[in-house]
Amino acid sequence: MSLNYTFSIIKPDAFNAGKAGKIIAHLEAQGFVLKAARVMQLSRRQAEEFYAVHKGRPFYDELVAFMSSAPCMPFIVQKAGAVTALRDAIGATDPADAAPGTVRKLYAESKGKNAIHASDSDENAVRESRFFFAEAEVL
Ligand code: FUP
Repeated sequence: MSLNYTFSIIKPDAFNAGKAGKIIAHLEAQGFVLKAARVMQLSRRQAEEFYAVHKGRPFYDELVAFMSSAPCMPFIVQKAGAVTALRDAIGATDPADAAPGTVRKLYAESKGKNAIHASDSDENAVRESRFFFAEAEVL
């Protein structure tokens, strides 16, 4: 059975632009239930570790610099089939390719500054939730 929660981050571009409330409301309207949230600025080291899977890729340095540049909002939402449901709701990495009505189509600026992160597997949802929240906070 698939996990009933997933992990997400409202990235610095969207958080700085005051879009966090709109994005959360958009997800709640689709049946996602907010279970945990915080506002924080990632250290460079935290951003490097969080995105370690992309180390060595051409966009890695820019991604780490962007994600640690300003406050962001890590959060956990609950819904049946949460990981797939949230990936569908956020849309393609590049907002130019994202489907109408998705968070990235509505709120993202560019492929690099794309408003929101969402875990791409149940395994990563567990790992990423634990990266930012204590075990007792994860449902
Ligand atoms: P996604 O799962 O849609 O967030 O995308 P990826 O895991 O492939 O990439 C993680 C982040 O790296 C993206 F959200 C934005 C950044 N990225 C780029 O800036 N350029 C690229 O070509 C690919 C990813």
